[in-house]
Amino acid sequence: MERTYFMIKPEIVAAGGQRIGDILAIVNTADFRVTNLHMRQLDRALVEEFYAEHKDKPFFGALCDYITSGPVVAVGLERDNAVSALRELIGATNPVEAATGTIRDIFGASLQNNAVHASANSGDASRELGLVFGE
Ligand code: 3AN
Repeated sequence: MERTYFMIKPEIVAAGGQRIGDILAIVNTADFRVTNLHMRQLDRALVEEFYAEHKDKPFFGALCDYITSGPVVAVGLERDNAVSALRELIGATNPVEAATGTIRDIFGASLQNNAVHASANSGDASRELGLVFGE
């Protein structure tokens, strides 16, 4: 069994409850077990650490502003090959490149506002679950 971190980003949460339910229903089709879940606004220091790999990129400030702009839905998930299975389900970072039917294809608005986050590898998953849930 492997764990991963999933996050529904602020623009989806701000749009109301229906899209949260629709996105979790897609995740549910892939047989994940939910190990943790909450909705909250993340503070700036946590988000800067969360996205530390991007700290020298030109979009880092805008990314941190966006992720702290409102509550997110933070989810811990578990199954065999959880990291790769979830990455497949969400699609490419840029919604215009995301495969048809993936979460970012359906719900992503732009490269920045791409609806959801999923850990890129198992090391990131442990780090992100630790940061957000204290696991
Ligand atoms: P992923 O979320 O698919 O692992 P990363 O880690 O490269 O992608 O990017 C983290 C987040 O930073 C993305 N989900 C997106 O919101 C934002 N982002 C990535 N690249 C850009 C970019 N070129 N311009 C603006 N925002 C970006």
